[in-house]
Amino acid sequence: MNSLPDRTPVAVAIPTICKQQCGVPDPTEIRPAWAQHLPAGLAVADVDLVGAGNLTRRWVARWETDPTAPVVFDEDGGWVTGDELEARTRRIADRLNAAGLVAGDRVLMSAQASIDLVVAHIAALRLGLVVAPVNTAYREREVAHVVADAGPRAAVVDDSERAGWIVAASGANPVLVVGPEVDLPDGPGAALDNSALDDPAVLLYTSGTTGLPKGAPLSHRNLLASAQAVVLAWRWTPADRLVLALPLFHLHGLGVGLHGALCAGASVVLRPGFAADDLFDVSQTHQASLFFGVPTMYARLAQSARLSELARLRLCVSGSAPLPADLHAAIEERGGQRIVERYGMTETVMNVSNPYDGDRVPGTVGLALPGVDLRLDDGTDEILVRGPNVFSGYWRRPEATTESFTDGWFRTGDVGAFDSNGYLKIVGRRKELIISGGYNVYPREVEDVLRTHPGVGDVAVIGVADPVWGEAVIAFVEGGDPASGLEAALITFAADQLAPYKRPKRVHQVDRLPRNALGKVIKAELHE
Ligand code: MLC
Ligand code: AMP
Repeated sequence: MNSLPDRTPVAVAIPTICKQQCGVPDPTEIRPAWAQHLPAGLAVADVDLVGAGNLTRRWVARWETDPTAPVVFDEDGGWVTGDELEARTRRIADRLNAAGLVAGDRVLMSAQASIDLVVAHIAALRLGLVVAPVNTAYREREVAHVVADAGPRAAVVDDSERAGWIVAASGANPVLVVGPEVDLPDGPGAALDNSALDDPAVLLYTSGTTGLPKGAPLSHRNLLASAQAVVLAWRWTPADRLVLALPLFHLHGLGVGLHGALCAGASVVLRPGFAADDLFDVSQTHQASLFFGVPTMYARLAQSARLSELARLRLCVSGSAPLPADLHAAIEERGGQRIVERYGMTETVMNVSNPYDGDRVPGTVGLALPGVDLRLDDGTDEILVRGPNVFSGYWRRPEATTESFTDGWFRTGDVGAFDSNGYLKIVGRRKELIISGGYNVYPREVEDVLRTHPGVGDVAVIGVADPVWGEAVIAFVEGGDPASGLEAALITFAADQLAPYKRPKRVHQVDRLPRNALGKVIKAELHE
């Protein structure tokens, strides 16, 4: 590991190295574990992750520093500079304001990554609106739930069928639906960039045991602190250029990729999706330096004859799902990249990362990021997190919020262990969750849908190890005649109601599901 720079001890309220990470705690130690992420010469006391005041002030300040620097690229719009982005986001914010939207109103956004979408996102945040991103693969049932729960005043959508679903779901509270270009009448100058640090900025939907996704509001503080933490830890500079092939409706692409680049004053090449050849091509054309991906993307890169071209990048980061150690090794051997693996979560943004300068250890997610306090729960070893990155509770779900916190620590539902160097490993999950290609699938939600099919007596959904997806969604169905073609019928049935990544890759018909004395299905036996 890299040696720590000397620095004067500071008596500020920062998280100390915790017992679980380092064995015996040193009572005189006041340097936080995350100090190991800081560049040489930067003192802990000098780290102020949220000093900008809110997200958009940070971004606008970056554009003002270098107004003609390119910031965002897409194939249709070419490069957009900082001063252009300032003017375009101001104009769209004025339009939204003139349409009657006020700070705190939710705006649903569901569109493929593009400059227009980025402009709409920033404009909404500048006006103090709360962006609720929605996966473009969602079906009507999934979209309707978010509309009913978030109560958006407006929606930015790039698909007429999805627009129709939003209108239908909004009922008596009509939603103003516009395309990503937000083609509304211009308005007078609105007050911008005034959000307080604890005002909500983004409302992301995530699930749990209930089967129905819950809204996780992330404040300017949460998002700014986390973006600034990764900017520091991964040594981003304005010279960096990120190839962003992740969708902008989840935290990885939005909160880490886009927000991180804007905070760093770096630039972003937006891609509509991921393909290995496309990454190699645009990395070369645009002289990119950064790539962030989920393990499935790295598995696809490892299959490519062009893998050695990855070496031209300064840094590759993996997250959202476990990166197998053999894939880490393959990318290093043939791609010349020792991937930095990190660990985050919708409710907590980014928590932990392997260090940029120190050892990047395969099979671990590394050390707490700047500002983050981390420990394992006594007894269960559940990973608990605290810090400016952690949200303060679910949207209109006080009970779920209470259950998720213990004495101010957020319970991640992931089970961890520290290695002898204090690096965190994720060794299991307490929550019922399948991660397929970096997308979360909640078995309960899939079961609830499949159970409504008339041919199904009961159903249990599990995730099984899969070389491409990490985990694949598999359903076991009780009832029905094996010769009845139920498997095909169920997959068609699911296609109507569930986004493609949630649909079972296989359906097994069984006479009886294994159950305990209380009648509860024993899923562990299905794995055998
Ligand atoms: C696509 N398919 C999937 C799938 N993605 N099936 C299971 N799991 C997935 N993740 C389906 C398609 O619908 C299609 O189905 C078939 O698989 C082949 O599709 P494809 O064209 O090969 O897939 P592609 O569109 O290229 O998508 C693969 C992918 C994508 C890896 C690029 O899944 C992706 O962008 N994943 C990243 C998700 C992400 O951003 N996660 C971050 C969450 S935030 P059919 O039936 O049509 O053949 C988070 C916090 C944190 O977790 O820490 O970051
Ligand atoms: P989400 O709720 O979509 O934000 O997904 C968060 C979950 O993804 C975490 O609780 C972890 O279970 C998982 N996750 C994220 N990053 C990693 C990683 N590097 N290794 C293992 N699991 C991860």
